[in-house]
Amino acid sequence: PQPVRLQDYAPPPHLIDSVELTVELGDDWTKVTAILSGRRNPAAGSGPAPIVLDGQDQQLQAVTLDGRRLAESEYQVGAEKLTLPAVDGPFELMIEGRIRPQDNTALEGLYRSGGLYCTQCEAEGFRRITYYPDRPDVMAVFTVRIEADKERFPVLLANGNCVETGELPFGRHFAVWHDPFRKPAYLFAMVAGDLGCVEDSYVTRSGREVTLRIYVDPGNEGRTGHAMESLKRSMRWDEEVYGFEYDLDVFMIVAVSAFNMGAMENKGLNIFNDKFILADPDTATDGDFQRIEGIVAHEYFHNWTGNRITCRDWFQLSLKEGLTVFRDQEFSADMHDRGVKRVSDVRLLRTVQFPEDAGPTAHPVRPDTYIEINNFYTVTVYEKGSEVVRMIHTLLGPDGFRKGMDLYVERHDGQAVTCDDFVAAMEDATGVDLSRFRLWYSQAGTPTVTARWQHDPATRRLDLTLSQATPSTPGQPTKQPMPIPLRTALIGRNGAPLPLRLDGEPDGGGATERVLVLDEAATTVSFVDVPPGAVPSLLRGFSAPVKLDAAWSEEDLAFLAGADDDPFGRWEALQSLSTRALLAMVGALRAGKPAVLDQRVVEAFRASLADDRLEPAFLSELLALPGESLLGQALDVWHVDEVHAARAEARRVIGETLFDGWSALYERLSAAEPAGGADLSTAAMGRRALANAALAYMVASGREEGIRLAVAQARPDGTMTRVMGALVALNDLERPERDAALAAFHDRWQNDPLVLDKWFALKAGSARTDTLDQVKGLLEHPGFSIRIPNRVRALIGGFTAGNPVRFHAADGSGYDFLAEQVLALDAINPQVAARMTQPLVRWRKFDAGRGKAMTDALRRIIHSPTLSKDVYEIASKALA
Ligand code: DPP
Ligand code: ZN
Repeated sequence: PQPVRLQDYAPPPHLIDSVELTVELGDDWTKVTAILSGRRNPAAGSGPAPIVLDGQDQQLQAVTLDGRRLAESEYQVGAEKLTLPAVDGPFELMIEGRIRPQDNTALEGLYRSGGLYCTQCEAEGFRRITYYPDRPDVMAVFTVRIEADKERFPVLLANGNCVETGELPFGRHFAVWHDPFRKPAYLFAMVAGDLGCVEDSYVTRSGREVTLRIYVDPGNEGRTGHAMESLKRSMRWDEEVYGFEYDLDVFMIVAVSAFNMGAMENKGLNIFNDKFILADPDTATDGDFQRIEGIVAHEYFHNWTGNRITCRDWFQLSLKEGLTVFRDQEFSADMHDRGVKRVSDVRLLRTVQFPEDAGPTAHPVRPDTYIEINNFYTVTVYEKGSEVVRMIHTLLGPDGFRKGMDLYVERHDGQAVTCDDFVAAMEDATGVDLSRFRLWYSQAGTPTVTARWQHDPATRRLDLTLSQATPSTPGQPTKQPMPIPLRTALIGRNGAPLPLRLDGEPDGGGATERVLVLDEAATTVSFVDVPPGAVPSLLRGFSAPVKLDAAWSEEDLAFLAGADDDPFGRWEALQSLSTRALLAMVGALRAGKPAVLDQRVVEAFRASLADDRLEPAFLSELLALPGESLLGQALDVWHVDEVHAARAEARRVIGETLFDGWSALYERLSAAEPAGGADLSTAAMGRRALANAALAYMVASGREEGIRLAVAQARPDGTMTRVMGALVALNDLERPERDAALAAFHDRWQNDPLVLDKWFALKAGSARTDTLDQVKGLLEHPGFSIRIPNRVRALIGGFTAGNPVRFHAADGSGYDFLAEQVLALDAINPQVAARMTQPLVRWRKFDAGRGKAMTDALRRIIHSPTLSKDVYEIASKALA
């Protein structure tokens, strides 16, 4: 397969002004007729140019150009292109074709799953519906007529407003939808099925009433309330923070069970993976509730950042995704606890994006080449992209950033633009020069910032020396220094942040925090009037997506863990202290010695437990040890068994030593909320998170009392947050109580697919040695289907991505299993198959034996004669 390159970008030779689409849904064939009104693009030269359209899995039946039906000799049908005669002026083109959505298991374009037809057109799915210039810089006004059997498909939806409905012969009916906003084909959507609908409304700040509708499988209407409330909160927030109002009379969300992504922001008709819509306290955890709120917001926010202003080409994906993730993160921070939100976002970035940025599939936030664009919906484009936008926010300040957003919209509303256009608007609105900052879009790899300092008690100066280095990544052997904003404070011995004054400043203005911008390879900053014993608090709020190597002693970290006024800094200090201790334990195990947890970690945990000024949600984050994959990354070679054993031992010691503290906390929190689950306030969710953390430590201690409490809490009549908390705590135990609790959960929920996914993931995620056998057996479970991505992600992904110690079994059995599953899946759904290949790509991080077994598995995959380009791209890069 040939790569596509950013440098080859050329504007489209023809533009399309309007599309009239007729889709006749039928059991054998679906007939699609597209009438395109187009013209030559003045920006792409003049004179006649052939019309070239994209298409895939089409059965073309007729082409009519300006009223004349073309003979077959007048056009060429290639594997993925239709080439028509050269055209100079305006034209009207009619394409008639047939497709089979019922055979479309890739879930791209129009597909049928069960009794529902729906679409997923981003990135390049529209070409599976009809021949079309399927690229985001072609924006047209769409009118869509859908025809279907009325009894089986009573609900017919598409983007925009419904302008006509009516009956047809043979029990069929139709609906016509018109979307007045020009849009690229990737934002097209349609749905046909038998769906229940929940309706609400929202009055915009200028007084327009918008109808809100959520469509679900009949019977699930009662589980949409949270999504609806989240939508209304998102609409309000976007008005208040950015002045963005909704622009159509109706906003619809459809929840579907077979969906490759989380959700899709189609104009006026969002389509969601049902997992991110349906929730009630009996079936969804607090984490699910929060994810639903965040994703509903994300897709809604795309209406301005993505739909009204879209991407010129797919290399600019982060223009809309990084920005929209930043917006949804800020929304959630405003709705709940900012510190907790930041910690969980950073954890995700470090756990998934940092490894990507350090491995064979590393790419810049704005990639410059791809084979299959679906492989670039990555944590780098999304999460690192959001961090890049966040740095601009930090550099410009909230007001400057808002000015930049206003200018961005003023200049580009209705256009398809680039990341550079976004940065230029930020610059022009504020006068801040971001020319070097643009490197963040083009350079891959995570920079390491090194911080060393020295305090001179005589002069009361603290010299802070900062330097940066970014490792090479595929295709980018050398890197330039980038501007790195570092929010910095100095914490005095009494625990209070000190007023800061830089050398040469007459007066620091009393501020206790500075944004230092490290924009060279190295620099030294001097603070004056610094009393002895002050400890720097660096990279506060995680102000840049970098690795920080700072010269903190264990004592400094223990101090910051109790005293830093920045919540992220406080959490980070305890994480760093714990990481050092855990890595020392791994080292001991490697040397054949017993692993002993540094007592300072236990004491820091004890002090945090006793600090009743902390919000429960934050405390639960503070008391979570770094995960196995973070520890693995911190090592040159990820010794999976020793990492797992060290972490389990640390949890046991913390559970045992502080047992009385955990127990008192658990009792207090449970007494505060005996029924536990219906109160969805931030505070109540925080209390439940902390109670579950306490319970897990009690179980980890090995004491019977912990297990007894967890077994009681796991009873399946409880609310899902509590039940899942207990099951997670019990899940690794080789005890009959664990099996009984999981069996009871299964019996209670086996007919509820989304809850059954939780059970699949628990089974697949257990550290017990029989887990792989269990997973293989569950492939035959009646509730499992390889055609439904959520099932695949829960069971197969739950093992390969969620269970490092068993997936990386030294005998290679996990790798063989994954290779088999990837090949089976690739024939059905290449996009999901490519995702599932990911756990194999970082084989260099493991010892020689595992590395060889992983590359053997990759070779087995790549030698498949029918491999998709999706999986080919991942596997070939991994092996390069
Ligand atoms: N639906 C995906 C998202 O919102 C892709 N646009 O991020
Ligand atoms: Zn998005």
